[in-house]
Amino acid sequence: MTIVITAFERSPDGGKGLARDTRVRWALEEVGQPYAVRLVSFRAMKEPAHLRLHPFGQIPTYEEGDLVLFETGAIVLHIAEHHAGLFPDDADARARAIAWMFAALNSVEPPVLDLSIARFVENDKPWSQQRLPLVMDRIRDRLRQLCARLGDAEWLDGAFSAGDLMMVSVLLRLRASGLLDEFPTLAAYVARGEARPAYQRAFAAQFAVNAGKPSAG
Ligand code: GTB
Repeated sequence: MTIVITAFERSPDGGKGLARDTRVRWALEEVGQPYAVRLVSFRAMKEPAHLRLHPFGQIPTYEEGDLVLFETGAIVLHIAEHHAGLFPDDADARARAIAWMFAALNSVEPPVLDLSIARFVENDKPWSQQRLPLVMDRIRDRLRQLCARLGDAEWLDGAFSAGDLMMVSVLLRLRASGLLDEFPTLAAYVARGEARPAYQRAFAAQFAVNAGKPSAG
């Protein structure tokens, strides 16, 4: 059964791989599942046909036969549960990998998203320059904690898992801010994720769609 995902017709990042379809592409590449991509415009995302797949009118979505999923975390979890390569066999280790997925999405990504909002949405507000250092410090707190836990390990809990896929994907969003460089251990962790052949294939696929296209804004 062909897996079909949706992605931006023109990603606002111009091919940097930061939109969330890259996470799904990466997961599918890790487990060796072929997939097709339906590209959607910002306008099409808000139309009934797409809203039937995604109640919030966003990408990515995932279709496999009668199954339709939205939310990147749920999609990657589904892929990891149904194909070998992203979860360990041991039940406890698997539960910990899922905990790291949630940690990436619920404990690390919110302050990271806050930074994007502060820099790109609230930057014309009179208080934005005062707020920015607070937002940056909240991210630093999380990175310090994550760094302490990772220590000199290669991955968060034993072998590479969906937890690492999600954590690396979240941390990648920080690269342009320079914050990642303040934590060489995490910068090296992210580089290890990016060096994986599956990530390289996922990145190249989204780049082929977006490179050279003017940003959709
Ligand atoms: N919680 C959902 C999930 O995890 O799947 C969030 C999905 C989401 O935010 N989708 C975004 C979207 O469809 C694209 S990924 N936005 C259009 C809309 O809401 O109308 C977020 C994203 C967008 C752009 C960049 N970038 O340019 O760097 C990075 C991330």
